[in-house]
Amino acid sequence: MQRIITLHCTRTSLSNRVQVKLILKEQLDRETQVQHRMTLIAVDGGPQAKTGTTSILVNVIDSNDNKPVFVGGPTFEVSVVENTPPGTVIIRLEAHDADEGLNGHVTYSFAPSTINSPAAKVFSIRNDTGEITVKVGLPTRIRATTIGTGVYFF
Ligand SMILES: [Ca+2]
Ligand SMILES: [Ca+2]
Repeated sequence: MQRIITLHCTRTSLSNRVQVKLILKEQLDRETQVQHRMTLIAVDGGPQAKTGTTSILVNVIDSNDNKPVFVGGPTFEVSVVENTPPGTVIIRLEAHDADEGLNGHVTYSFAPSTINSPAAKVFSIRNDTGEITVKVGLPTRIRATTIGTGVYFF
């Protein structure tokens, strides 16, 4: 097991008690390991030393440190025949995010530059599935690419 967490013991001068601290040696990554289990042993100093044990379980709570990554991206090219009927799905994009819960929940939309372009009048995107469909008849062949979580048309 990697030594991400180390044990640090200090003896207090007044009470002569030993304080135990667990110290992180490096950043934790929930996507690498969700839990860290440790067993701590205390040993007395008498003859025929006796020991006591306790278990420590460290749960690593997720932070939003990963971004969505498109499967097969970052660039896609789709050729569509002109006069393709409205409602036809031309591509289904899929992106994964390694984080947990809302931090890893992915929705899809056109980037601002695409919303203001002629392509947004021709295509629509489902924000839950990433499907891009034809809204109106197609004038020409159009190329699509994805950058980050946005879809851009040229
Ligand atoms: Ca994320
Ligand atoms: Ca995370």
